[in-house]
Amino acid sequence: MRLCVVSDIHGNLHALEAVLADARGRGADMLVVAGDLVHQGPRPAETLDLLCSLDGDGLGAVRMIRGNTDRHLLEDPAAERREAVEWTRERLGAERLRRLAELPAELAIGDRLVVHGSPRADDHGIWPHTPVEEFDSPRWDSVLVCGHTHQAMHRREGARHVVNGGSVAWPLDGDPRPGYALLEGGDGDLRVELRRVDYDRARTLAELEERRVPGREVVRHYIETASFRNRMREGESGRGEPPRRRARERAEEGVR
Ligand SMILES: [Mn+2]
Repeated sequence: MRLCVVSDIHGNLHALEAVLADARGRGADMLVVAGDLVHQGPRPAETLDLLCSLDGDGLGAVRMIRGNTDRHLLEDPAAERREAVEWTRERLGAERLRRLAELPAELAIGDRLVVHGSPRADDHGIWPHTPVEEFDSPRWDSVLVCGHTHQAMHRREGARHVVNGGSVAWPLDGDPRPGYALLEGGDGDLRVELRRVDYDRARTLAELEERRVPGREVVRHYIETASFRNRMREGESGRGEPPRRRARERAEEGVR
């Protein structure tokens, strides 16, 4: 079985279209969407409609889970999130919100466990240096597929694997091109391809402004730089793996 894994799309329709165009024809049996589908981007409704229309459309069956920001749309929002959550909810409308509410928090696909953050929580990210003890789970036998950090990663833990395709909307690993993963084989012979594709970022940036998306200043920074704001202040290049302490700070800053 060949899985195509995308996550952290955040309502960036044009980035999603570019990734899907690249993925088509690569023989995927299943498209796995590992959460954070619509929030914090200019086209939440169109993004969800596109994802929901893909089943049987050249990428195999479609299986989706929800991420922490999808969950935020379904909960009473914290004060600092209220404006953005209400903006996205209005654009989605009741029927699409019902669809989001039906998504599971995790999926098992054969020996692959799909989560958004880690098996522990949807907002607990697995970074390159996160100790395995902090995210291990009896539900993870072989391959753990995750998102949330917006950093593409294929990490091995003994015979087991952790795969993060990166983010479709705004990678935060220094390369602004949308990322996704192709997984094939398994049990000792897992082949992972982490792909990057480009798209017209100016279109999404213009839509953020035109639609006056709440929080767009931060999203613009992420799309333009593929790095966290505090990394810019520190004068780092934006590439490479952050030390653990900083990774935590960045997670707290809000990989969403
Ligand atoms: Mn995200």
